Amino acid sequence: MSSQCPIAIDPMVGDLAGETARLRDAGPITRIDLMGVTVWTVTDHALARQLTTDTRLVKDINAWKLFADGVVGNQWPLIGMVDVDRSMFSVDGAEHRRLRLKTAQALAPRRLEELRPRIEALTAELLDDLAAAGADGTPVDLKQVFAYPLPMRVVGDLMGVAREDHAQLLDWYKKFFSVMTPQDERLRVIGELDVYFTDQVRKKIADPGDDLTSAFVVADEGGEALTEEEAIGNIKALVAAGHETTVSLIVNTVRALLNEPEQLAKVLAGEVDWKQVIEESLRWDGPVSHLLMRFATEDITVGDTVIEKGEGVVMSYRAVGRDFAVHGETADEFDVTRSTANRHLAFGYGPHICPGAALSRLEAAIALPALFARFPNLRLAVPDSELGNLPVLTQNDLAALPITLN
Ligand code: STR
Repeated sequence: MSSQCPIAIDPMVGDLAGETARLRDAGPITRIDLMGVTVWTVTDHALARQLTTDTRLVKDINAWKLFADGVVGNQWPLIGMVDVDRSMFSVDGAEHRRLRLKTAQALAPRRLEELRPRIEALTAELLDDLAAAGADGTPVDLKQVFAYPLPMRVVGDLMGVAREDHAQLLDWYKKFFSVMTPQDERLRVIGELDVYFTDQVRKKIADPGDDLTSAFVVADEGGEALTEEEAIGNIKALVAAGHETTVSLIVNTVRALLNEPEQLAKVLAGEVDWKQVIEESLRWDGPVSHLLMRFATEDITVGDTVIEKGEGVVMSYRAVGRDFAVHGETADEFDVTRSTANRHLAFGYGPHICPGAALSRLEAAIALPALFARFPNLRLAVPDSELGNLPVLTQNDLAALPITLN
């Protein structure tokens, strides 16, 4: 298997379902071509758990031979996903624990309960916008009007990023993630984000507030202050991750339920918990198709495959969610009553497991029931076959979700 020619991942994401199945069916670990660059990807649940806890794989891009040799650089469209500042996303071991500590504390489930009223208020505000946009049965894009602004407002509050900057940030991230953005423009956007977040951190150093960015730059019972560079790396990682992924979680869950009216009816009748629905959505159609990347610091043998020192390893978490060995032969079906629903790795696994998992679950658990309570007659405004993904290779990002409200 592993000696076969690498499976080219379609940057236009023309057939995500087909591609996910092909990857899974190619075996637990397989070579893929990411826009001209060959790496390994893991599509098997057990192997993903094993390799995300294997300390021989690291996040530091300098361990990547293709990068160190200059084969991969600023001209590669995905460079911004891997060549990032020093932060909890790019460091391992004891330093990683230090860089992650304050975030883990701020995002602990108990602390998050304090955010609940705020998330409920933001949701209510956006439901009003949705009602206004979709009055008289006009089709409206649920993503654009409702799901897209919400996570940015939540993570913005958490990090202390002012509402007047959100439109600009959303626009930068749209360009950052799309493979259609010309590379010189993407590099310019990365530079803009750098200037913006550097300024943000400096402002908090000068005048700390009640937000996580400020917590990074002051010493407290949670530990020493991070350096300016580390704080910038962390805020960049958290705003990007907090925004982009949670939009998809909300959109993909609504889409799945609107396509399965019998399952939706059970949920609305209280026979199935929203928490269970959210887990099944994460498993079946999670926000992250491919998580870039880890690098081997020595040869790692996996069955009859050797990941050579210096090679890159991707985790294809969407395919992992469809693992037959874990979810049985119905793995490709959306089923809110599935007993294995929460056995997914949509938030990763091991030391780098998503620190925002509980926050994103909370956002979805507030937004989804509120949406269906307000608009019980929600329907897709177009056949599902007309929906398609944005040209974003790593993320499972629907372009739009046109709906009618009543
Ligand atoms: C975006 C660009 C940046 O400045 C820093 C980061 C680090 C965290 C990354 C983020 C990136 C892209 C989206 C990621 C996020 C961590 C979780 C999120 C990969 C590269 C996911 O989509 C899982």
